[in-house]
Amino acid sequence: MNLIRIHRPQLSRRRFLQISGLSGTSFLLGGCGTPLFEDVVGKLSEPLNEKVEAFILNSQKPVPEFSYNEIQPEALIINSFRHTPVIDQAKYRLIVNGEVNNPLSLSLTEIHSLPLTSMIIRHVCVEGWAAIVQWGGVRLQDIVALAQPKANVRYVYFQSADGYYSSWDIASSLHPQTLLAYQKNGESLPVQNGAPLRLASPIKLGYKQSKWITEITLVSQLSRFRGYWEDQGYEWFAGL
Ligand SMILES: Nc1nc2c(c(=O)[nH]1)N[C@H]1C(S)=C(S)[C@@H](COP(=O)(O)O)O[C@H]1N2
Ligand SMILES: [Mo]
Repeated sequence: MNLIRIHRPQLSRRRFLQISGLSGTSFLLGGCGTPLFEDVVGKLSEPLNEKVEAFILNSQKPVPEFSYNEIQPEALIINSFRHTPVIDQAKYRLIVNGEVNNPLSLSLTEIHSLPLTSMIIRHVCVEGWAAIVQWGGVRLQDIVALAQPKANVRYVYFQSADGYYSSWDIASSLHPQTLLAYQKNGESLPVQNGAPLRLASPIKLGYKQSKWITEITLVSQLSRFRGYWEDQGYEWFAGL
């Protein structure tokens, strides 16, 4: 599995706080288990902490993963509704906004400094194909925690650089295997597969796994737009 453990220098927590503009503020989850989030005293009210932590603790059981030799490198078919967008990685920012106390604008350097999770799961497209893939990236729950969601957050919108969009329920978004991935099969995520950042999760169908994500918006209610395919009649929850 050495292939998958891509080494990179880690930013210190202090440095991360500085570049994220988070100095002097606090993270929502004092104890979500990563060094970055450890020992940060929450300044938010206990009920809010408990509510979002309960989502994480109650979120579905981890889905069993596959082993390295089960990866099917040729099976993942590029499936894009439009041309591949051009993204300047140096200028790229992931915007996190909506019903949050701490809106974020994160560079790729900042995102790559967060704890890396690797998983080997099956990607299932509704069009009748599937592929066992390794994805590496940051847990969406870590990004959501940094943004300090308000207690009424129930859904998450994902906007992509190609005009694609989708929305998820908050529980699925906070599942420990729901990642914002930047690696595929041990290498940097190829542009056609959604670089610099895409969703990857074993709990939802392929059309929920947005590629080229630029903006994540936490909301209390869905609008009449729920997703590119969802708005054309495909199931919204699309659970596996
Ligand atoms: N931005 C964006 N994300 C997208 C799509 C798309 O067209 N645009 N297609 C979806 C569908 S239907 C599938 S099956 C997967 C395919 O991912 P891949 O192209 O990396 O195999 O991406 C999903 N995410
Ligand atoms: Mo798909």
